[in-house]
Amino acid sequence: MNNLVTDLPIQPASDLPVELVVGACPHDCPDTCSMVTSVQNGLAIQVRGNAAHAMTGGALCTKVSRYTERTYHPDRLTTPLKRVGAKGEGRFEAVSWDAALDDIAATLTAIAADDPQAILPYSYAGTMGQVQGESMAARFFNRLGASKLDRTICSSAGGTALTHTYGAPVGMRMEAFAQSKLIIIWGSNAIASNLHFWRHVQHAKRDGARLVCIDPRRTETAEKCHEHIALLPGTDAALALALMHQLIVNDWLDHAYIAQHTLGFEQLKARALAWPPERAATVCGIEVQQIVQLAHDYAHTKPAAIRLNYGMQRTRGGGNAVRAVACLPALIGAWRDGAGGLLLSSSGFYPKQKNALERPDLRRPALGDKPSRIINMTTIGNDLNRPASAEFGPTIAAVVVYNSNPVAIAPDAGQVVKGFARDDLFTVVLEHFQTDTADYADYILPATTQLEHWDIHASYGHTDVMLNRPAIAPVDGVKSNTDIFRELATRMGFVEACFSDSDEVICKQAFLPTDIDYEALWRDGFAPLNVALAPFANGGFPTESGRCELVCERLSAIGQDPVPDYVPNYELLGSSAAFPLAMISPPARNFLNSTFVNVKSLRDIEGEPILEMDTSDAQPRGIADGDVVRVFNDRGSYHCVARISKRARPSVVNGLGVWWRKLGVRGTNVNDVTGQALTDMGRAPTFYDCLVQVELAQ
Ligand SMILES: Nc1nc2c(c(=O)[nH]1)N[C@H]1C(S)=C(S)[C@@H](COP(=O)(O)OP(=O)(O)OC[C@H]3O[C@@H](n4cnc5c(=O)[nH]c(N)nc54)[C@H](O)[C@@H]3O)O[C@H]1N2
Ligand SMILES: Nc1nc2c(c(=O)[nH]1)N[C@H]1C(S)=C(S)[C@@H](COP(=O)(O)OP(=O)(O)OC[C@H]3O[C@@H](n4cnc5c(=O)[nH]c(N)nc54)[C@H](O)[C@@H]3O)O[C@H]1N2
Ligand SMILES: [Mo]
Repeated sequence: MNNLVTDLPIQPASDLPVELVVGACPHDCPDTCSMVTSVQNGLAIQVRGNAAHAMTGGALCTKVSRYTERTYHPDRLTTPLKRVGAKGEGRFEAVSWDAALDDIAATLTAIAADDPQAILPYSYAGTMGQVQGESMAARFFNRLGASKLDRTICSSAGGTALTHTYGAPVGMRMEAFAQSKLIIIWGSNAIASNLHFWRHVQHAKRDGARLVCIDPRRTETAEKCHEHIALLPGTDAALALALMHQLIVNDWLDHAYIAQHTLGFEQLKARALAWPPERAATVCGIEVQQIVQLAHDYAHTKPAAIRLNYGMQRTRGGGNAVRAVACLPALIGAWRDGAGGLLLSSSGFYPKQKNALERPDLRRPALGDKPSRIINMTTIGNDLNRPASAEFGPTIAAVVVYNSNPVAIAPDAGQVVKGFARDDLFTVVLEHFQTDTADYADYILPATTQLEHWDIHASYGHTDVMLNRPAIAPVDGVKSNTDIFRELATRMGFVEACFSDSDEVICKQAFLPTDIDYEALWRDGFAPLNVALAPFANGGFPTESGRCELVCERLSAIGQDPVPDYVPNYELLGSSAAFPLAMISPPARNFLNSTFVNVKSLRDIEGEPILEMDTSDAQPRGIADGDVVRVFNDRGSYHCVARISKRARPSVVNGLGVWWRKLGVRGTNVNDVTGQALTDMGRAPTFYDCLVQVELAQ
């Protein structure tokens, strides 16, 4: 905290009063912290964690405690820019807002006159705010009749799997983990990506809880657990089925809970009995004893809790894996206790008013009254390069990007770059910084940061609603996403009243008002949802049956296996002589996806793009710690720095993400080698299902 103040471009003046403004951290992270900004003389001088908000507990992560550096960064975009160089070159000239918005509106109008489905919004969770996310923007694209974006890049495999099991993305209360006696951290590097959850884990550990981490990588989190099970990527379902096998053959089951609150136990049992620990140990690349011990501990320690994060669902069988793990707590009746059960996401608890925010009723029907085209954001690489056809519809002629950096974060970057480089593609990017994606824009529009606009937030970790008040006026020259879409709407003749809703009004439209204490929310900046401490102690899952669906008939109805199974990776280790290493690309601790890569103080902590390798993989390749290496497969190659490290298990390399390409080594990043194949459920990316070869760089 101390050096934070000296790092600031803004120096506090001692004699002026300091106002404290409560807001919310906007970033894509389960913690959704309450953030207090100190404002002096109209300038934000510091952000801190709000001590009054229990989940935040007065502390922010290293990244966000430097948020003022982001807002006042010398590279912050503060004027609309029009491209003058070639696409990707990054040369722009400043233009006025009127000139930029007039030209953008005219271009979109002309494309829409042919077919509005040729226009595509591309957005994700640069801000998790309901207002600066999909409110005014969604209204605009609905009214325009643009193609719809399937927002799959992060959580839709796990989210869909959870919905097919519990009925919605719901689970344990995060704070309840403090009382657990066994905590399995499964596919999550909580210390890096869910820091405020880790505080509860430490509390439980001090009270004697046993901690087990299941992760191919020996993460900061794995190091601090009592046991680390370093399985091969994409093999979690095999492990979960073997745990079930042990629960069943030893009769460590809660028969009453199973009978009253689950569906399909007999079918699941038949499946699990085919998975003795020996079989799973071979598939997972771990010791039989680790499985036997974990099953024993899981059955005999109460309360037992599982924290999943999204890391385990980024392989072909990610949906099945999440379903398999999600079945476990019901088998031992772990849900009976608030500190038992499972948490992947709490987002399903929020009474979100999607229709009020996005206004799908305004949607202009597609030509010939067909349903609107849906483009999967994960396959943007292929789709930008696809010619018009009866099946696909028109070539994508315009992309409007906001809250996302697809050129850096989408898989198969070679194809993504090729698509964005198309000369006949009209690209608009709303951004804080000139990202890799912005380099390909025809227009870049400078957007406000969280300190400068209103918003309201759900969380996917805790269960509080968070309000973000603007702490300062927007810095000169920038506009909020909502204002940009309001002004475009006006220029395009969209006259519906909802295009004049203010941001504060939209905050009040976001959630069902009867479920939230708005007075508390406006006063404190946060307000809890009414979620029981042990939400499924007596069943009551939000499925149609009200039960935990071990067998899911909705999956059969769409031709899928209704019982969770192990689905091997597309790129199975050992299946390719040319590419003998499995690569995963989990987040670097000091970045948030590709956000913050350009904040020098944070980039300095990360150093450079790293590939962690075990000695047994490095030595035969003549690779030493610190060498620049080329990581490659059929899709492409990228350069980074090898780190010979115990964090990597043999035959798995960890390429930490997600660097801006232009700040990486030789203008590349890890997504040059990841592929566009989709998961079994949720049409999601398979970033961690990726075989590569590594060699010393030339
Ligand atoms: N500091 C930081 N925090 C973040 C983010 C960030 O980029 N940086 N990203 C945010 C976002 S967008 C999200 S979606 C969330 C969640 O982000 P996640 O993607 O869940 O990230 P992690 O918590 O790092 O958990 C992923 C872990 O899964 C491991 N893993 C990889 N493959 C497998 C597998 O097949 N099985 C198992 N069991 N484990 C596997 C990885 O080694 C890694 O440690 O975190 C958010 N928080
Ligand atoms: N190889 C690999 N690739 C990955 C992952 C991985 O683990 N491995 N993780 C994946 C995951 S989980 C995710 S969620 C995606 C994330 O991908 P994205 O959602 O694209 O996330 P970011 O890279 O953080 O980019 C967000 C951008 O939004 C901008 N932004 C923030 N706030 C605002 C605002 O208010 N207005 C506007 N206009 N812009 C704003 C930021 O400046 C930033 O450039 O990446 C995915 N890519
Ligand atoms: Mo994500």
